[in-house]
Amino acid sequence: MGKTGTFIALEERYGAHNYHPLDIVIRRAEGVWVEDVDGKRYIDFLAAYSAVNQGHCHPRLLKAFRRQAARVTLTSRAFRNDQLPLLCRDLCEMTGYARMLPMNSGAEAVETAVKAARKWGHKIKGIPDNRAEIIACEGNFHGRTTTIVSFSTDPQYRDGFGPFTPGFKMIPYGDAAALAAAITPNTCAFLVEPIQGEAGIVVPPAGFLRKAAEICRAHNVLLLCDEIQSGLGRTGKLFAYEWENVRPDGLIVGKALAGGFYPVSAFLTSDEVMGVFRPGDHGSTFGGNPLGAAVAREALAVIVEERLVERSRELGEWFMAKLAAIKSRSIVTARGKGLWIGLVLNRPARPYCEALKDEGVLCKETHENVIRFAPPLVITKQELNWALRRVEKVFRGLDG
Ligand code: IF1
Repeated sequence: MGKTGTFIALEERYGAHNYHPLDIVIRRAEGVWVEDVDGKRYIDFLAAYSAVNQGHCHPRLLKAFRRQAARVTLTSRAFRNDQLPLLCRDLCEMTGYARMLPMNSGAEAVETAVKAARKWGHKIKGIPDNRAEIIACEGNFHGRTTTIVSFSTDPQYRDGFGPFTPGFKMIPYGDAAALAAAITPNTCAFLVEPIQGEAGIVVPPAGFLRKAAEICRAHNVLLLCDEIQSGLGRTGKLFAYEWENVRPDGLIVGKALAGGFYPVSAFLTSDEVMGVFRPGDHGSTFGGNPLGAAVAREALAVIVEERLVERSRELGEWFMAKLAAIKSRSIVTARGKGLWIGLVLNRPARPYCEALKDEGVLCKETHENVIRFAPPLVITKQELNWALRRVEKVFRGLDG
């Protein structure tokens, strides 16, 4: 196994066993390609769960990162820095939201949305103190903090981690009638992924988000969209909610916001909702730091200037058609939007991911039976074709 085995043994010996990664140890990467410690090259069809939509080590991001790292990296929010204001402006202008609050991980941005919605519910909507309820969907993935796993429906994410945070109600994903029925005078928000990622790239019935937005509006409930994974071009729109022509009251972004160089996330919303935060209410040592802000601005510029949203839509449609044309008795269906595709099998997907890795294509199964394809959005048609030939080969081999 060469050097690969040595690194794996070290991590197994000293690391926590909270993951079951494929046996590949990456030492460098560029664009859609990664190289392991034994010098073997692979095409990356996971893109760090969409955090590297701009491709690995994008030269423009590297330049912005280096430039800012040599100037100032961290000020804390006790002082101001000259990068955060520019990111606030760029992100708000690009998305059309009035205000943004920067955090680091996706889970922190979700927590920010939860806190904002609750406080808005109590202070503006007039819900009695400590009674605010948030509705979320079965099969969701919003992160792994104790509050967020409190409304997970995956038993593993909760097992042993209670007691949980109260105040969350669940409805089946895609069921607008259930949303309407679950709303009470104490409901402050509905939190939803426009397309569920971890659940297996589940696209809800057409019109669901549109109806959900109408129901929320009618009941003075905030619609909060978690676009941490679906946003910033992945589905062939800048944000997946655009497929349904809605405008959420709150938007949660992360991952590709800094193109994989740095954890940068944000919660975006109106003056009214953001107005509930007073100095000291919420924050983070690293949130809004100048290094993250500088690289995030450049990451947004790359999405626009390299037409990554359009590429995702065009190439995604083409790739989806090619996958749908594969004749295999193990494939049930291909689903998704843009370059975010789940290939649903009638058997475990892990052996296929392992075989694909051996062929030089890196992807990861989700929920046992789904192979997910989510390459960096800078991928070319030739590179997609290269991967497609290997996907076909693996299905021919394993189906046999
Ligand atoms: C891991 C999944 C993907 C997310 C949405 C919030 C977060 C995520 C919609 C939290 C994070 C990640 C986390 C990563 C695996 C991954 C994942 F399978 F677990 F669900 F992408 F599909 N909202 N998703 O997808 O963001 O705090 O991690 O920055 O290893 O847990 P985070």
